[in-house]
Amino acid sequence: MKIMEVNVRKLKMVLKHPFTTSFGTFQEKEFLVVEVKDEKGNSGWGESVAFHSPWYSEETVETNLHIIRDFLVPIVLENDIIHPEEVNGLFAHLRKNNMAKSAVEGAVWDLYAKREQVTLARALGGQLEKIEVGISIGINENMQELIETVRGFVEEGYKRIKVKIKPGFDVDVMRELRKQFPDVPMMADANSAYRIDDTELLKELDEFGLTMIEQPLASDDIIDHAKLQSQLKTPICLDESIHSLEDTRKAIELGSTKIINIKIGRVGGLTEAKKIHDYCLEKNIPVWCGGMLESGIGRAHNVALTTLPNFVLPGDTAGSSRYWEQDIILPEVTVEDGYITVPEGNGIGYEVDRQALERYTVDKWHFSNQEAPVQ
Ligand code: OSB
Ligand code: MG
Repeated sequence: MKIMEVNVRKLKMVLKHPFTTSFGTFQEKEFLVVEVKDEKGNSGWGESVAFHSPWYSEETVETNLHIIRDFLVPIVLENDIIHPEEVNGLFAHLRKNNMAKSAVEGAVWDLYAKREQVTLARALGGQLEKIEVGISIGINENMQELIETVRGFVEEGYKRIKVKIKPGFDVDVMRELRKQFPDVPMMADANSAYRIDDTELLKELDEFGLTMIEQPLASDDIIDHAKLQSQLKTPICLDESIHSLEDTRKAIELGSTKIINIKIGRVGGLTEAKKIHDYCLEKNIPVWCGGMLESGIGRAHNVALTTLPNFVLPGDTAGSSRYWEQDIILPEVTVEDGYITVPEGNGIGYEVDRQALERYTVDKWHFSNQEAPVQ
């Protein structure tokens, strides 16, 4: 397939409710959307999950724009890509910058699936027709409000509740929530807020029967996580530490993790995400799909990936209305009884709402085959 045109947009959308993690509070989301077009006028869509600030990872909206514009766009315009699995290889000489790579690779996957007239889920090899969803709840120091928030989501049918924790907002919070919701599958996500010296404190979480604790220690660590796991009953799930299949293999071999949170952007795209999935299936390590407060485009990619068979734990991909007054896809992603029904349309299966897209766009860049700068 020959990619004739690439459009990159910067969007700004306001979150319905602020979302607080151990590293900061999100009120709005600035992010990039990538559209690739073929000679027939088909469009494929991808989303960069990099945030405005380098809190979660080193990547930001601006670093992604630089990498996409100056390195990745010329590559996809100059190469005839037969299958999206080739894109990974075409980008391999460029180090890291996984979220930038993933935004472009994801758009090529969507375009490919549309040309083949299959769903993205099917193009990836996924089978599930509906996927189980959980919800991630930000830090709220008002315990009564937090309990009511959790209650609301439990009543809506979400299959598992994830709560953000940080030093000073951890053991007592989980104890209270467990008391209020004795039977709800529950987990905690620390976003790297602890150190190995906190082992005794983290061991106190063992009494609450959490399905896992996500990324308790440093974002670049797999050594101390292995030490911690040997002391904990609760399974550790790595998020920030996993950027590739190689990271996954090493973390599993070391015993640093018993569950993997796969985020498409963090691992550099759908091809690598699928490789990690396949490897974990072989090693009997359950996986689930994490979230990055995505718009409908990134959300649709998450839904498609989650149809693979080893996504046996509920993901963080909640419905559009949890985040946005109006999403940029039609229909929006909806959750019923804790399930998202996988759409049947070709590619990502949702239409991009161009009016909404335009409304949220703060800047845009156009590249076409003729104008592709020489690398
Ligand atoms: O660690 O999974 C995370 C949001 C922003 C950055 C990191 C994380 C999160 C979430 C929310 O937990 C996931 C979502 O609802 O999209
Ligand atoms: Mg996380």
